[in-house]
Amino acid sequence: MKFLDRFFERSSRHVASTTGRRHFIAKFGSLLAIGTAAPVLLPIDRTSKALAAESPKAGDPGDPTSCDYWRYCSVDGFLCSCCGGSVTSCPPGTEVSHVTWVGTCRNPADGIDYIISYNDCCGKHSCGTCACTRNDSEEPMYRPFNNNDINWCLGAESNVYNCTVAVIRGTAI
Ligand code: ABN
Repeated sequence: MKFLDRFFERSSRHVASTTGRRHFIAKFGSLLAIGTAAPVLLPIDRTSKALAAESPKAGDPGDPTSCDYWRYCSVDGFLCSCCGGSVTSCPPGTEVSHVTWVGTCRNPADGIDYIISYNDCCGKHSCGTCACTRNDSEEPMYRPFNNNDINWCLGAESNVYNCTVAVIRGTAI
């Protein structure tokens, strides 16, 4: 009988200590502590930061409202610098697409190849001025991953395309 008493007492204590309110609070507390200490590894979209950090440098050669400007070597769209924005910023009332076409263009001032992303600005009807189609190293539409004739606003809140910016993302090597 004593054996049974001890057995049931132990199992009841075990159940109480592993399923009770205190146990839940203890577990929740440790998860919370781990969660705040661990580095955040979620994917983060840094497009806005890149856009804010990048502005045309003094001595950046050429005219950003001209299709001949060096950063536009692989662009296909209306230049935001003619549409109320700039080479790196969308016109007021539009939002930048986070999915983009990326090209590599050589800056004639320093001879360095830069990675340029051509983000579309979305949310207002097509700008219609300064159409620019250069398409260095572009391939036909049947190779969609190497073709830039794509409305990147399809991945944004509004699918309506307005114009395209050209943002330096880094050097090619
Ligand atoms: N990426 C510029 C663009 C927008 C709409 C259609 C074709 C190309």
